[in-house]
Amino acid sequence: MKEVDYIWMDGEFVDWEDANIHVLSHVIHYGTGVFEGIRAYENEGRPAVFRLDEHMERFINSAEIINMELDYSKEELIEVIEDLISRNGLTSCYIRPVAYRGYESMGVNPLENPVKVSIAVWPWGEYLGEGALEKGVEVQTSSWSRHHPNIFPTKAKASGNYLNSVMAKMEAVENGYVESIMLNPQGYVAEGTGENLFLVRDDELFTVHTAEVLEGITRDSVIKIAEDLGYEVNLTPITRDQIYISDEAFFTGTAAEVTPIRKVDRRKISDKKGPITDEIQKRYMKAVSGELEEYQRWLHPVE
Ligand code: PPE
Repeated sequence: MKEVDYIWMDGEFVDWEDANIHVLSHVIHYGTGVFEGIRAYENEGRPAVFRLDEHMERFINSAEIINMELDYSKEELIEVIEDLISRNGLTSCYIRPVAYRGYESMGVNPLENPVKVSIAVWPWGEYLGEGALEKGVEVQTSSWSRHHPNIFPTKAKASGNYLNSVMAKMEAVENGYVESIMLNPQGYVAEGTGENLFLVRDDELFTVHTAEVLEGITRDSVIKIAEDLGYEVNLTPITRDQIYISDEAFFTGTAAEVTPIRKVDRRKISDKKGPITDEIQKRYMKAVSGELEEYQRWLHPVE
């Protein structure tokens, strides 16, 4: 990964290489942390963070779900992010806030362990591989099911939850695919390991309800963009074979942006980026870059 100068840790800006924690921190053993993934894009030479307020709201909600009270308000953390981007001299970057249970006592009970907060920023290119945004990716349906909402809190972007994503991602990569699509415990489509999923069929869009998947902020942005373009967006359960017969399919996520899916389980969806995927992807990239007046409200400029 691309290193920058500073990382913010519990109130201080520390050098990248000194941003360490104790090996007996609770989060390392039990996954008791929450995180966010945010992107800042260059807007006329200066950085602007995309939907920062919504991401930080979700961060605080994630912490609340796993019973962690942060020592910092949303506003304070937003100021830190602005400061961190400036200090590191970045115009576009990925932003990773993380809150976790630190070092104090051992054992499953986290309540005695301090809640720590850190924020890192770094330049991050195409998440699903170079060229993925143009040529699309080949994916598989995972043999691992996505979370049952009474086993893991699906609305918390919690570190521990991601072991499920890690298993599905490794399976895909080891099988020669870029990503996995996971089904829920009932066998319906849920999401990618780090993305939400959309299908296009007969010029309409389809995506699942948020009940058991992460409430993706890119998903929400894409729904608005698609509706503004005049497309109908259907929120509905989706089966695996509905993906096979869709005209187009794509992933959405902060890291993945709008990534076309070319093949699923070796079945061809489209030769390359589909036309509607292309239209939505272009408008999304324009929105994040501040080129469209109507989506300026989603941008948080960094002075
Ligand atoms: N589902 C999952 C499981 C998920 O992790 C993400 C984001 C999304 C959907 C899309 O959410 P949003 O970014 O709000 O549109 N995944 C983040 C982490 C990726 C990683 O490898 O780490 C991200 O995209 O930043």
